[in-house]
Amino acid sequence: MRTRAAVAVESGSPMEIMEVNLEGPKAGEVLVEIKATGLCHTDDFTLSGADPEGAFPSILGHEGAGVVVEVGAGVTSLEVGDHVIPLYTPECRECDYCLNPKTNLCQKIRTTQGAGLMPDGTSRFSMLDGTPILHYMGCSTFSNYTVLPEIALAKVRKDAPFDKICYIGCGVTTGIGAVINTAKAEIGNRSIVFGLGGIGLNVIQGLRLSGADQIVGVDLNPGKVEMATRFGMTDFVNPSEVEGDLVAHLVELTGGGADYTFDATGNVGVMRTALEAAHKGWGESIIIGVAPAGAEISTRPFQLVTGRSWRGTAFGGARGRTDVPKIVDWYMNGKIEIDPMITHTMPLEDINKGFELMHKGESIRSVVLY
Ligand code: NAD
Ligand code: DAO
Ligand code: ZN
Repeated sequence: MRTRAAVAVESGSPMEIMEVNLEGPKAGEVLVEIKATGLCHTDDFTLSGADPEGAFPSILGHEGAGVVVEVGAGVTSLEVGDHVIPLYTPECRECDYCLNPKTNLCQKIRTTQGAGLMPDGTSRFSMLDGTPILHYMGCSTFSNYTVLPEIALAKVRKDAPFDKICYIGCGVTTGIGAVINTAKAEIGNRSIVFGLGGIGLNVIQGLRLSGADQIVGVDLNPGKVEMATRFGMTDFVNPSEVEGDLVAHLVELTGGGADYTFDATGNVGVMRTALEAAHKGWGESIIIGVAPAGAEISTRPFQLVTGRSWRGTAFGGARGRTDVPKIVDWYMNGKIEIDPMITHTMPLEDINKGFELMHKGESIRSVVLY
C-alpha cells in the first residue's frame, strides 16, 4: 500500500512530507493506522544528528496511538479493530530480560530495532523509487500507517481518545514510571526535578501520586512555572537567578538534600548537579535525559562513597504490554491528567512547525492528528 509520512531524509534538515510504499505485515507483525502521534525531544535529537544510533532516511516518531488494520501470520494477542499504543521498549515475556523482574529492557528484537529494521532484518517502508526507508525505534509513528512487531504493541481500551493517550507511548509513562517503577518513591519524599518539559512535568505528576512532601522544579525557562505548579511543583528554582552554588542552594531548600532527584534535561552538567543535590547517605539520582553522542558524566567518587547513588531509566521502567493499558485506565479514571500538557495539535503537513515550537520552548507536547 501507499501511505503518507514525514520522512527524515537526512540529519539536520526538516522532514519531508511524501507518499511512501508500505509492505504488509509479515509473520508476527501488525499493520496499524496511526491516529495521533506526539513529538518528543528524542525525535528531534535523532533528526539533529546527535543520536549515535540515528540513521537516514528514516521515518521517526515513537509516541503514537492507533487501530489494528491487519495482522500477520501467527499473531495471537491482537485482532483487527483493536486500539493500540506502539512500544519502543517491547515486551516479549520470554527473553532473559523479560523474565528478570529487575529490568524492562526486553532484548528480543533489540539488534534489528536498533538498526531500523523489522525482526527479519528488512524494512517495510520504501520511497516510491524503491529506496528503502528505515524504521525508527520500531515504531515510525510519523507515518499514517506503520508496521510493528506484535510484541511492540500494547492493547488499550477503545473509549480512550487517541489524541491524548498517544502521549502515554512515551512522555507520560517515562515520567511517572521513573518515580513509581525506578525510584519507587515513598510517601513523604522530598524530590527535585531538573527540566520541566514533556518528561519533567510527568515526573512531577508521578511524585504527586507518590505522596511527596516537597517537589522542587528546576528550569532555566520561567515560562514552565505555571504548568509545573498545576501538576504539583511546590518550589521553583531558576539556576540563572541563584547567587552562589546551585547544589548548596538546593541542599538547603530540601533540608539536607533530596531523597530523589531526576534529570529530564539530557545535559551532563545538570546530571552532576542532580547527583550532588541528592541527600547524603541515601539520596538517589535518576537519569532520564538522553545526552549527546560522546558526552560523559562525572562527579567526585566520594559523592557515591557517602551514600548517594546514580541510576537511569528507559521508558520509566515500564513493561509496555502490561503497564501501558493500566496507565490508560489511570487517565480515563482521572487519576492522572494529560490534556493540559497537549499544548498544540497540527496536521502531518505542519510537523516541522511542531519542532520549531519545541525549539522555542513554547510547547509542552505538540500532537499530530492524522
Ligand atoms: P523538553 O525539551 O520538552 O524539556 C527539557 C526542559 O529542560 C526544558 O524545559 C528546558 O528549558 C530545560 N532545560 C534545558 N537545559 C536546562 C538546564 N541546564 N537547567 C535546567 N533546565 C534546563 O524535553 P523532554 O521531551 O521533556 O525530554 C527531556 C529529556 O528526556 C530529553 O533528553 C529526552 O531525549 C529524554 N527522554 C528520555 C526517555 C527515557 O526513556 N529515558 C524518554 C523520553 C525522553
Ligand atoms: O539497549 O535494550 C536497549 C534499549 C535501549 C533503548 C532505550 C531507550 C530509552 C531512551 C531513549 C528515549 C526514548 C524516547
Ligand atoms: Zn523480552
